[in-house]
Amino acid sequence: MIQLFTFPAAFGLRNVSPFCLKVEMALVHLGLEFEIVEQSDPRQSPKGKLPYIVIDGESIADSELIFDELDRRSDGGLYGSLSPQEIGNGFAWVRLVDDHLYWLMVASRWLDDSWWPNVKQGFFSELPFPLSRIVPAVARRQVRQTYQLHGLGKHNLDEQKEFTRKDFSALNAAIASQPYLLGSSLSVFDFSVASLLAGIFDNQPASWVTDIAQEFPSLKEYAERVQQQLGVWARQQ
Ligand SMILES: N[C@@H](CCC(=O)N[C@@H](CS)C(=O)NCC(=O)O)C(=O)O
Repeated sequence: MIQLFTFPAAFGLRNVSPFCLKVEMALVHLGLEFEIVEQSDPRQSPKGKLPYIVIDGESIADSELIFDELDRRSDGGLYGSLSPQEIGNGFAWVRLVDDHLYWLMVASRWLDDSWWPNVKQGFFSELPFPLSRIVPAVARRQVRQTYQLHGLGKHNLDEQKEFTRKDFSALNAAIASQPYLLGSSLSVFDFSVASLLAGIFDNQPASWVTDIAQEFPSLKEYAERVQQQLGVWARQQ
């Protein structure tokens, strides 16, 4: 039995991490049996981040490396039917959501003073005093530093909002005339895009990234379509 290590539910989401959710989608898509194991502290993961899976006694961390392994074990169940051009296009979208839009979403949760109390409640409420005071502050400082080093944190909020709007506009154009990212069929790349969009649309309460996402109702429909097709939802049902 495969074990998938994810964060506990938070913000109205049963799977709060887009990276964990996309792996869950892939496991369901491939019809593999698995169990979800909740882990609140990502430092216990082999690479200090979630998700990771344990499969046949082997730990594999990072959603992309997990997909590679699942694809190998399923004789191309994730990438096998795609052309090199489709794979190239798909990875360009994955990089946009994982390495750019994801960080804007993180900032809208962690670095917005009005949203920060939800992060404290959602991720750190189980900690005893004085850890309940220290750990959230340290974690928030690390997120702020990482956001600065990424480069997005050097821009003012209006500029960050414009970057966010451009990412959504690009995704919106990609799915304007077709149901899925690569055309008429669901592909592994939809798991990455839809899992981030689902968390953005359904996190409670709305963040400033959610507010911008609402300008693109087709993206909401797309995220619903992918989740419906798989029967895997970000939000608590
Ligand atoms: N490249 C990794 C990214 C995973 C990732 O960033 N996970 C976040 C949660 S969404 C995490 O564990 N963050 C905790 C930390 O960085 O301390 C993947 O694709 O799995």
